Amino acid sequence: NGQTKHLGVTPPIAVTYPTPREIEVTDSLVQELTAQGTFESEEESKRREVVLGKLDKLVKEFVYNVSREKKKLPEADAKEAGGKIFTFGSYRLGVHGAGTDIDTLCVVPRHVTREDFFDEMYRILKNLSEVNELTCVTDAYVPVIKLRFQDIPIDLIFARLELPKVPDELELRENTLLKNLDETCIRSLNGSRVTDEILRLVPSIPAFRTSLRCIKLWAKRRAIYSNVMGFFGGVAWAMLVARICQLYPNAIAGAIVSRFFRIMHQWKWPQPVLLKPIEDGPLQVRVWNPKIYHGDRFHLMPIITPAYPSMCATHNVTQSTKKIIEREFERAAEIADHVMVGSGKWADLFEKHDFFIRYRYYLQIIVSSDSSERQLKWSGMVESRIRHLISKLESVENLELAHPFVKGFDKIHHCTNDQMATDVMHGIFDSTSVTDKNTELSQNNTDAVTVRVIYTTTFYVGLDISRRDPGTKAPRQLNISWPTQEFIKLVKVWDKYDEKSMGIHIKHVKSSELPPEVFEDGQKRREDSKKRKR
Ligand code: 3AT
Ligand code: MN
Ligand code: MN
Repeated sequence: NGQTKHLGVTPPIAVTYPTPREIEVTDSLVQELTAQGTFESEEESKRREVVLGKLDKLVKEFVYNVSREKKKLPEADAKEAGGKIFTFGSYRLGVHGAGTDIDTLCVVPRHVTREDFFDEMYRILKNLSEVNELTCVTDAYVPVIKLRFQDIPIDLIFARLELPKVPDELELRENTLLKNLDETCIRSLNGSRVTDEILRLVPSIPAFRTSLRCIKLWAKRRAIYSNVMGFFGGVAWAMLVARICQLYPNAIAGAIVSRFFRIMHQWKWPQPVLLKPIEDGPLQVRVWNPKIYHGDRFHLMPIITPAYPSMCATHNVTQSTKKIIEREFERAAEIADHVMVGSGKWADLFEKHDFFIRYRYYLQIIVSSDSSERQLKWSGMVESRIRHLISKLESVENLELAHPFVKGFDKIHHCTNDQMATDVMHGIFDSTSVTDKNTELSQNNTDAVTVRVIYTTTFYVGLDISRRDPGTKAPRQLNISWPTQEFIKLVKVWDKYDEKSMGIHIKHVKSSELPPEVFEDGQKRREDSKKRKR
């Protein structure tokens, strides 16, 4: 049609090549990312490749064994049945750090079932001396086998295709491959299909990788990297960076990062971020479309996945998290401008968040139980609902902002009597009876005076309360009993909730009452407001 080819839903903004200054700031960005330790060692990188090679062989062995022994296929057919692994997540994108996992999808022909995977594949892995910490998570949204292979953490998920064999050349791009698959398999294929599509839609993969490494580090340091809590997760950040790469196809990382913050700061939400036009496909599943689905109109910052069936990767965003993300875009845009003109440095971008000094009042959500396994499930369940508490708090009068912190703090308490256990479950404890989760093993758990061990996870919500008038310091009255009680009701309807072994309590604390563990790496407490200059 006479137009130059481009990737994306609009033509590029500029197709110019890097200036000497942009080359300079890109070099200093790579230096800073290296200094911040975002790259793994050469040795680890080689080990990952070796491990992936072995895993691929094991998957073929698994398919062969099932074909031969369970399905009694003839030798030739069993050999032909194949089986193949695909990677997705940060490793596939080429932006993983040292010690992070490899997300791996195991694709098999139709005669191999998910039960076979958790049975025979598990058995094969169990027999290997290089494999440690092998666990099956069968009841998850995406069921997974977790393991460490030569000390590399692996998430292994499974999909069975409607094909008699899975040859090495097989790709997962075709939408028709999804026909007749169960929902769990479609979900399991989705991660890989989305990452592959992102990589296809990006004009320069090296520029994309360096830029995304920078954005991920920044988002983690600023505590806005979390899909569950209503911020953006890894896939959403990758899509945003990919979109900016499309708009500047010949630019390098330094230029892309600074444009990224400018453009995202000025983005007209809820206009969606798309990497390509949304496709229709062969399934009876819904594809993101606010014109048809009323619910999709409530997405405040929609970022849409490019592989069919397209979905909104950011449906958890609330009014509060949107404001926080926008505030961070603004801060970062200013810093990046300074870097470009030489009056600032990249390290400023990666400065730690100020969540625990920013607010005068916080909510503590204390989740407790009597065993570490129960605690993992129960606190995970509460965590996945915190965004509902945030939405409810948003309607409270005089509350400007309810800011959820991205992670909870785990503690183990050795209680010497029942009163102490009750106190702990209500967030009343001093540090003498407390163990950090990661030092659990070094503690003497058989201490004779310990009668009950209680596990707690504390989540935080920062509260920004409007002032009476600009002159007064006194905050207005806040009535949060309705949202907090509703929230407690909501989490207790969980089918695995057990009143005897699990607790949840919400407490309102002043900044001066925050416990020491939230100030981990030497960050200071909020000063008394009278001493503060501004
Ligand atoms: P890391 O470098 O591993 O920290 P990542 O982007 O690889 O970052 P994960 O390994 O946690 O992140 O996840 C990889 C992909 O797996 C991202 C997403 O497509 C999928 N995924 C992760 N968690 C969930 C979940 N709870 N439900 C559904 N899909 C998930
Ligand atoms: Mn990963
Ligand atoms: Mn993972």
